[in-house]
Amino acid sequence: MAALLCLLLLLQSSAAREITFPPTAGYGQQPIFAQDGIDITSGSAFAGLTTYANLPYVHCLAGEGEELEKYDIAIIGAPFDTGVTARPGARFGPGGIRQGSRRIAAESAWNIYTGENVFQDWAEIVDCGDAPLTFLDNTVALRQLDATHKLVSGRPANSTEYPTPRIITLGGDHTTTLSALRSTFHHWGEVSVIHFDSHLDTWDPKVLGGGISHYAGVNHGTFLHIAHEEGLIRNTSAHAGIRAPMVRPKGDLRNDVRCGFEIVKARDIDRIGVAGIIDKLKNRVKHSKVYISVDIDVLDPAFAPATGTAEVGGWTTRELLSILDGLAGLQIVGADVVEVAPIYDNPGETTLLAAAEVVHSLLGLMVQIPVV
Ligand SMILES: *[C@@H]1O[C@H](CO)[C@@H](O)[C@H](O)[C@H]1NC(C)=O
Ligand SMILES: *[C@@H]1O[C@H](CO)[C@@H](O)[C@H](O)[C@H]1NC(C)=O
Ligand SMILES: [Mn+2]
Repeated sequence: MAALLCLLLLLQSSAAREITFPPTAGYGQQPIFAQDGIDITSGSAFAGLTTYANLPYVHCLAGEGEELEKYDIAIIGAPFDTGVTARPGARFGPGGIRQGSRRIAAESAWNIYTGENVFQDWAEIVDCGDAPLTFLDNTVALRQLDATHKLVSGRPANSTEYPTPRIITLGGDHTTTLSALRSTFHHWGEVSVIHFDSHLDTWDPKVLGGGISHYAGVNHGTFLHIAHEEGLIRNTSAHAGIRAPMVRPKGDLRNDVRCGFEIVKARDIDRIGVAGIIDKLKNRVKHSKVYISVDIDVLDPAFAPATGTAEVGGWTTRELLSILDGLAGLQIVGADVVEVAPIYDNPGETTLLAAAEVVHSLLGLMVQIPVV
């Protein structure tokens, strides 16, 4: 019996050595054998540089004529947090989310609920690192982010069937979503937005920002108003998880409808459940292409303390992941996870783990339905 067990263990360990190791950032896909025959890349999930889910790093901003690996879905960090109205720190969100994703690796990411592995499907998924943004001038930084999106989404995709690469942005404060929406508009026209957040973020720049300057008016609470004014989004958009106080009781709601949104409030989940929330969101956006923006403050601070404008009474991580996975079937042209400010996290990295898994769910939606 013991001998059999030993044999099994032996077989298992030799099988483990044949795994083609994940495209970790530091090492290539090929195992590297030392002189004594040991595969030095084996079990090296945390080796090399930290990319999202140990994906290969591609220098997506490479200039004309430079050799570039092709991709279908690109992860880009947007280290920008000077558009916030409360605690700063989300400029380190991209690094934080990558840190929270260290455990995720292509060869062992089979979803227990769906049986799928997004990293071993048709899509070439890469991490492009962070967009180079100045931290001294918001206007310039956002133009740099616009340009980054344009360049990264403008390259030919790896797939010949679905020629436009899609982007998942790691924020960054929520202002960064504006650049992403400008980019999806360029390729796909007006999109419906599913906006997971505790706050409305459709505030008129004259209301939030005090109207003191144009510069002040472009911030993480007004970007959806601006996106509406620029004609980037459809009037079939929806908020999910709203619970933060309003600035003007009637004015905020009127303005929100004018910007094209319907509100699903945080406590609606107690009445209609996860399935009810999914139905509402799907019915709202079903006839259009969809952009999903996840402000991590949609979660309760118990599950995501590391954010700038935390609001109590939010959803659990499990509820959010179930709702996201329930959106399967929609045509997702872009997505983001924003407002992750690692400095406020705890040693268990609760927020970072949650944000990393939200990105994983978003990848699942994108891989499931390719978009032409
Ligand atoms: C990328 O394109 C190449 C060439 O068409 C193809 O062999 C490869 O399978 C593609 N990558 C993925 C992940 O499908
Ligand atoms: C929504 O937009 C469509 C066209 O884009 C328009 O026909 C419709 O009247 C709008 N609905 C509302 C409620 O504004
Ligand atoms: Mn927000």
